[in-house]
Order: sequence, then C-alpha cells, then structure tokens
Amino acid sequence: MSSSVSSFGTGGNSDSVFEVERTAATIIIAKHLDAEQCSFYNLTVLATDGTNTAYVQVYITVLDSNDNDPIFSQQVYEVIISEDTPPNTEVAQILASDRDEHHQLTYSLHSSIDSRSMSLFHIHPTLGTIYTAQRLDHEACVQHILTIIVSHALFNNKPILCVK
Ligand SMILES: [Ca+2]
Ligand SMILES: [Ca+2]
Repeated sequence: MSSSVSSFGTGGNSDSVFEVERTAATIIIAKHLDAEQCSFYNLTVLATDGTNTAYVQVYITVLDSNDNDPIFSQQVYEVIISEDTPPNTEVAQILASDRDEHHQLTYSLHSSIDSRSMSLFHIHPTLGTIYTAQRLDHEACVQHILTIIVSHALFNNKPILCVK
C-alpha cells in the first residue's frame, strides 16, 4: 500500500489519536498519548486502488511514562502523642498516590520548623510510616512541624510508542 491508502477502517481509533499520512502510507500520532487513558490500540488500516480493498491490523502498545506527580491523600496530618511514648512507636501513616502504572514512591523527612525535630522522627521510605526515633520531651518542644516529601522514581521520562 503505497499511495493508495485512503483511510482507517472502523475500530480502534474512535478518538482519532492516530492518522494515516496518505501519500507516505505512514501512521502518525495526531493527539497526545496517555497510557493512563488508553494503553493499547487495535487499528484497522485499509488500502484501496479504487476497485479492490485490502485490510491490515496494526497493534499499538503505549508504554507508561512517569508523567504524573504523586499526590498526598491529606495536606496536613495532625497527631497528638504523649512524651512517654517509647522510641520506634508508629505515630502517623502518610499516604500518597500516583496515576502512573509502575510508580515507586519514596518518602523522606524534608525539613522541620525546629531543627531538633528531624532527629526525633523517622519515616519508612516506602511505606510512609512515621516513627518516633527518640523519647520526646514536652518541656523542650511542645509541637513538632515536619515537612514530608514524596518522590516518584523515574522509570522512563520519555513517552514511548511501541508498534508491534
Ligand atoms: Ca509518577
Ligand atoms: Ca504515565
């Protein structure tokens, strides 16, 4: 099918993500691909010389890329704990989600209002659970304000189109 490709047949391209460039008989990406919305296309391309028509199936797999930022389930977590809480006690569960399929979220303590707070708590890097690292002292500090950061592993930062 050289210059005789006329159009796509039905099926697989209802949202017009792909188009046929007729003279070169090339399938081109016409709209932004989003693996979260659709990761597989089954296109039917037809070629005609005006009299006879031939069909071919084209399977297109869109591989996921890391194009969505993680989102915390809450903007603020507030916890009240007693100063006689032993070290390594769970005090909060931080939760974040990421629309990307193969996301790997990593939690860490980023900063604190009082610099001493950073040594009093630690966070599990993959589970997001915050623990006490030491026994707390109410007289030394009544309130600890920590900023948590969640990062998503860059598994591939470029959109990939895989045509089989
Ligand atoms: Ca992501
Ligand atoms: Ca993605």
